[in-house]
Amino acid sequence: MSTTDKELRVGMVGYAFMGAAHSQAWRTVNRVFDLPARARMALICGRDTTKVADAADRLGWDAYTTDWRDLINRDDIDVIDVCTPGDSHAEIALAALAAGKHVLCEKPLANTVAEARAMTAAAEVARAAGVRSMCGFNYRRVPAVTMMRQLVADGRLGVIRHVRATYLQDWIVDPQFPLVWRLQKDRAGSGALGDIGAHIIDLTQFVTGQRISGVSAVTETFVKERPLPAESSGLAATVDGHKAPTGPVTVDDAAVFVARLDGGALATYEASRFATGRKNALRVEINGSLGSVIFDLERLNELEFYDATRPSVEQGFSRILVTEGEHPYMSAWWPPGHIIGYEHSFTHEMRDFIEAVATGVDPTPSFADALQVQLVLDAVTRSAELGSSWAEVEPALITAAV
Ligand code: SOE
Repeated sequence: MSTTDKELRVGMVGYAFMGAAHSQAWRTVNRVFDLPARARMALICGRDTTKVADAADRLGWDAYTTDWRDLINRDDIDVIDVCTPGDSHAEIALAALAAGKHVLCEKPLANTVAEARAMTAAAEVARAAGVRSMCGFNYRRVPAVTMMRQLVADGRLGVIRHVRATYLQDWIVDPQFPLVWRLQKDRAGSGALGDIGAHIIDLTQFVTGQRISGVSAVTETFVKERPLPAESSGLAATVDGHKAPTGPVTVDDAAVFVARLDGGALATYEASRFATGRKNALRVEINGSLGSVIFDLERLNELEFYDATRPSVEQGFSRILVTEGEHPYMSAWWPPGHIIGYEHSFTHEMRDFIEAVATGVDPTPSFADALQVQLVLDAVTRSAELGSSWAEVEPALITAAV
C-alpha cells in the first residue's frame, strides 16, 4: 500500500492484553492505510526473557529485550509504545520524551495527577523539538464514536442536556479471582474507575466537546480480600492443599458519579467490574434539544440516532450502520455492511499516530487531554472519600413490610 520509504521504528514495552492489541495494530496499519511512514516493529520489551521472546515471535517483533532502558538508549528506535501497568507509565514516558522519542502511552496516562502533570509538562517541552505524544484512548477511533462527535459538532443534537455513560464488566465477581495487579492501588492507581471509567470520561468529553467541571461520587470495594496469585500462572493457588494466602484489595470495584459538564449538560457515569453478565459493555447516550444518539460497544458498527426535527409522525430512533465508505476510517476496509471489530480501533489509533508524527502535527488525545481525564478521576476519588454531598435518607421510623 504505502510507497514511502520513511520508517518509524517502534519499541513497545509490555506484551499482555494491550501489548497484543497494539501489536495487531502495528502489524496491520500500513497494509490497510496509505500513510507517509511505515511502522517497523523493531523491539518488544518485557521482564521475563522466555515470555518476551515468545511474545516477539508470536506478535511479530524483530527482536526483544528485558530492559526498557535499551529502547530509550538506542538511536535506531523512534517511537516508544507504553503498554505496561500504570505504575511505570510516568518513568518510561518521561525517559522516552527526554531522549527525543515519540511516545504512545496506554490509558489512563498515569496513576496520579502529579505524574500526569509531569508527563504533560515533559510532552510540551518535547513538542517544541518536534517530539510527539499521544494517550491511547482507543474508543475515540471506533468509526461510530467519531461519527457521534461529528453529529454533535454539526448541531444535529442541538444543545446537549444529558450524557449517560456506563462501562460494565464482571471478570472479578468470583471472590476467588486472585489479587492481580489491576486490584492493587500501587500498581494500577485505581480500580474500575481508572481502568474503564477513564474510557467513558474521555469518550464523552471527546463526543460532546465539553469537559467535566464537577462530580459527586460513590465508590465501593465489594470483595476486600483475595487469594494472592501464584507467581507463574496468575491464578489463585492453594499451598499444600490449604487455601492460598490472601491480600487486601486496595482499589474500587465500582464507581458511580454524577457530573456537570462545562457546556451545561448533566451527566451520569457508572464503571463497574461487578455487573454480572456484562463482559465489556460500554454504552453512551447523549440527549440534546434536537435529538439523541446512542453508542453501544457490543454493537460497535452501529449508532442509534433520534432526529427530533423530523415530522412527528416519522420520529423514532433510527439504526445507522456505520460501514459506508464515507464513514470515518471505513473506506480503508470492506464494502458497506462488512463490519469491523474491537481491534480495528487500535489500527485506527496507530494510523492517526503515524500520520501525525510523519507530518509533524500533534496527535490527539494529547497528554494534556489525558491529564484532564486524570483530574476527573482524582475528583471522583476525592468526592467518594469526602462523601460531602451525600444526603442520607432519613429512616421512615415505621416498620416497612419487607
Ligand atoms: C480491562 O478492563 C480492559 O482491558 C481495559 O484495561 C481496556 O482499556 C478496555 O479497552 C478493555 O478492558
